[in-house]
Amino acid sequence: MAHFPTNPGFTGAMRPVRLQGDILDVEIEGSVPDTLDGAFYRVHPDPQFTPKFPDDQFFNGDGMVSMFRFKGGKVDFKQRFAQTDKWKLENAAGKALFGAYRNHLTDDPAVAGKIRGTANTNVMVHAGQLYAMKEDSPLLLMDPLTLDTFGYTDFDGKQASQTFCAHPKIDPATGNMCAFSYMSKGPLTLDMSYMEISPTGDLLFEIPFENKYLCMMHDFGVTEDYVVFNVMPCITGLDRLEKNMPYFGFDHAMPVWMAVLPRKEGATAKDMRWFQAPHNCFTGHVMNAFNDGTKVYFDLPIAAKNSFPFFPDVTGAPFDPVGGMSYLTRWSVDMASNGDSFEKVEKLTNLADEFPRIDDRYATRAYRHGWMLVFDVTKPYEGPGGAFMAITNTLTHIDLATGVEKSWWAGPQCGVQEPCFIPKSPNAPEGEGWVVALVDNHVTNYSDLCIFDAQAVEQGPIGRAKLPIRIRQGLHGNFATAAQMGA
Ligand code: V55
Ligand code: FE
Repeated sequence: MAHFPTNPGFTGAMRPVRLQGDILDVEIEGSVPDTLDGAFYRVHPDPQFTPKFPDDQFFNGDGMVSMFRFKGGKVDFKQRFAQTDKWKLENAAGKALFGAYRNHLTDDPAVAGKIRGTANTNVMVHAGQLYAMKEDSPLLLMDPLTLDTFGYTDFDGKQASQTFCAHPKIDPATGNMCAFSYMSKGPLTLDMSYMEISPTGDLLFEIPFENKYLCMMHDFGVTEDYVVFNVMPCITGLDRLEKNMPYFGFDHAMPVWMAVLPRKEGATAKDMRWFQAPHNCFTGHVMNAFNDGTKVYFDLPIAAKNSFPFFPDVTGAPFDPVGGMSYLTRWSVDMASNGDSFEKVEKLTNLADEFPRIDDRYATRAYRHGWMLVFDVTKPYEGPGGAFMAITNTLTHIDLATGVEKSWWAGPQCGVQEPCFIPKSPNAPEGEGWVVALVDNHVTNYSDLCIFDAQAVEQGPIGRAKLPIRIRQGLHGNFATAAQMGA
């Protein structure tokens, strides 16, 4: 009998959905560009079974992958669980066997030593396969057309590290996927690595190094010549696991680092430069990074305090929703400098934001256009009480050349999920194209995949693919062209 917890993590807008299925020719309001031929893939955590613990973390749900296939002005929808080893073992048992988020000490002994990954954080087509990712485990391969799961890979034994990040970048110059690993030698190890994977899926090289302290290494930056890491104080350790505490805790006393590694095969840990941020802070998702000679620029939302209420402060300090709001910020360092200081910290917006995205053809380079979700706390919210997290109710386009921001508020009943930019054509100028984003109505319980003119988001969606179900709050996703999908 499935009795889900009754707390805000499992009720209201966060009620598990768990529905796998297909909808051909989804109902459209407005229009969908008929030149669009490809698919938008995205993923959310959705528990296959009731969790072992009622305070289970949102981040612990099983990966549910959704695919929106665009062709000829129509949209087909497909949704499947990523069939991780965890999913299969629990499916066979008919119940949860794995315990708390990243705490193997809480697992059923029957699954001791099994890969705990949920593949719930990001999905991206590369080398003809759908890569489904969770940062605590290896890369899971899926079929981009059917969403069937192939299984975990270690790149024919070439990957030395045991985990694969959820935020790889594609270098538009080489087509290589740039990725990293942390806790590479198993849970709670300081070991990390940087890897590049060729357009045909071969692991080209892997550079091992060690982190400064055990913490959440969620995203990173890649430039033409450097790889950039943000070491931030969502800390963890065996003591926390033994005490059944949330896996991460925020430690306001720890230093924050921007670590820069030369991006070339043969670079080693000795080549890494560690620059210390002027203040402790919470670093969020990376918009982009680029370098001009030895000057390295790293754009990411930064909050003065902890942004994750479910990973509380180590001091027991109550969550501060204002201090936890993040703002897109540019960090710069100079690799030609001596010492470990930043050159500059520059706040790029006054809008509280997260989930930044770019025109990915400009990843690793100087760029102009960004899109992000904004928490507009001046707007009313009519959703069910106890919204799990602050509501990302607004989609914003930021022009970094002019500073102009244009925003669309989704209305009092809705939240917006992470946007994804789709170029109008392979050679279209930067930022010319569309942005897609799921808009979830927390009152009617329906989700629409909305399509915007990327540079006129303030005009609202030009089209909505209207699903007859709600898609649970998710994390990340990416577009693939029909050719990339193998369609
Ligand atoms: C994050 C998300 C995760 C995770 C670790 O957003 C960090 C940050 C969805 O899972 O496991
Ligand atoms: Fe993320």
